[in-house]
Amino acid sequence: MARLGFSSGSRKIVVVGSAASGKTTLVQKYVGGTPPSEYQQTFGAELFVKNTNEGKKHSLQIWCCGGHERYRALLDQFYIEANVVLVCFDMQSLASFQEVTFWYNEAKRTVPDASVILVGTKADDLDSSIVKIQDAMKVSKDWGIDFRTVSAKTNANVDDLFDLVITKL
Ligand SMILES: Nc1nc2c(ncn2[C@@H]2O[C@H](COP(=O)(O)OP(=O)(O)OP(=O)(O)O)[C@@H](O)[C@H]2O)c(=O)[nH]1
Ligand SMILES: [Mg+2]
Repeated sequence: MARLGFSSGSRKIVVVGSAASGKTTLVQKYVGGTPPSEYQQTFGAELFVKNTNEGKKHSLQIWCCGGHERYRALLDQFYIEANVVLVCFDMQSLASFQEVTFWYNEAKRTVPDASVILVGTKADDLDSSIVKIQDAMKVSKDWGIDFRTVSAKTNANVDDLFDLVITKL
């Protein structure tokens, strides 16, 4: 049966995390768009669509949510019927890593059955990351979820991350 508001075969992915952690840039890279040269915050949330033939044919509806505090009260509606939630943080920002607990709890509260993946963004050069990869691995292990690092700048692991997403659908 088709899910409410989605055509048969379409799947919903929600991308959350701190402001300026690189969510929109990551999604734009994946869908084949050109990220803006300067930071432009997402107002509320923005929808991206990607058709894929990986495994089964899917139309991925990727909702990229604005991370600024002022949008948080609005975001509940965007989680509805999500299949996968990407909880993102910036590997160059301890503050964004500290916020992942908030975003993970929001995902569990709003869509308890969705798969959650912890995503460390801006992993352009892992050796110089401020957030230690072991610390992120520990958090993901405690929560029993997958963890991946990506760089939209170097394109490292971007497609691999979404290949993992597709395995969860
Ligand atoms: N070095 C580096 N910078 C990145 C990377 N991805 C994004 N950025 C930069 O980080 C800034 C924020 O990127 P956005 O993708 O707009 O961040 P966001 O998480 O969507 O921000 P909000 O919409 O406000 O929540 C921009 O200046 C990007 O160019 C990356 O992989 N490496
Ligand atoms: Mg954004």
